[in-house]
Amino acid sequence: MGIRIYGHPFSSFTWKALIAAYERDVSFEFCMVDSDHPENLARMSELSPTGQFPALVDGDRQVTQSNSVIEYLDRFGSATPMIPDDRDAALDARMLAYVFDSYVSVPMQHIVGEALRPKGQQDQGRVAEFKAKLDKSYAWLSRRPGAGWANGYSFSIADCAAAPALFYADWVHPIPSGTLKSYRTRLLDRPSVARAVDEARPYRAFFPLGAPDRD
Ligand SMILES: N[C@@H](CCC(=O)N[C@@H](CS)C(=O)NCC(=O)O)C(=O)O
Repeated sequence: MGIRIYGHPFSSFTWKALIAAYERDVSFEFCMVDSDHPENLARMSELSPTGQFPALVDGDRQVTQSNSVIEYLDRFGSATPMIPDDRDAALDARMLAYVFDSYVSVPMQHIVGEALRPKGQQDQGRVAEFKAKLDKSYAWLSRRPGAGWANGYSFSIADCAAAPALFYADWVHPIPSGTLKSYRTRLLDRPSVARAVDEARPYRAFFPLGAPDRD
């Protein structure tokens, strides 16, 4: 039966799993979670406590949470693992993945979430708070990536998390030019990331704040 990845091509957390699978050339069947595929929606609600994607199924093994899906994919393929073998590099990679998830993707999701509410119910104060969080994250992260990848070693789980986080965060609250913005550009040039971006293009109309043409 092989590996199945449940998710949606426009979903930032799904991108993380897809980028890892593309990096390591792991074959899988993509199971689209949307209203056109009610069977996948139903399966997704069993696979994760909140029904949030991505999730991976491989025989009896069920994995929820994007970082755990990435870690599972490291068992297959022969390319550099997304969790580095070196303990210090692994710690940095996991730590930065959590930073990109919690302090970039999550505020970005909240800003998009506000825009999805009916006009009279949108809370601009909350939007300002989440933008202020992004500013702090941008400042902190700007002091980290140099010429290489996020953890300073090889392309890793940190970069899988950074790519969608910075891609969409820049849409909701532009990243100032500098090292972080250059890192975003470098990520978008990576073939695994470019593939995820391209696969998501047909869904850009779903973006409630208007998708910019530049990416
Ligand atoms: N901590 C989770 C976050 C997953 C998440 O936020 N998924 C979003 C898509 S990017 C989702 O499922 N949204 C649909 C929903 O909340 O119903 C992970 O790392 O997998």
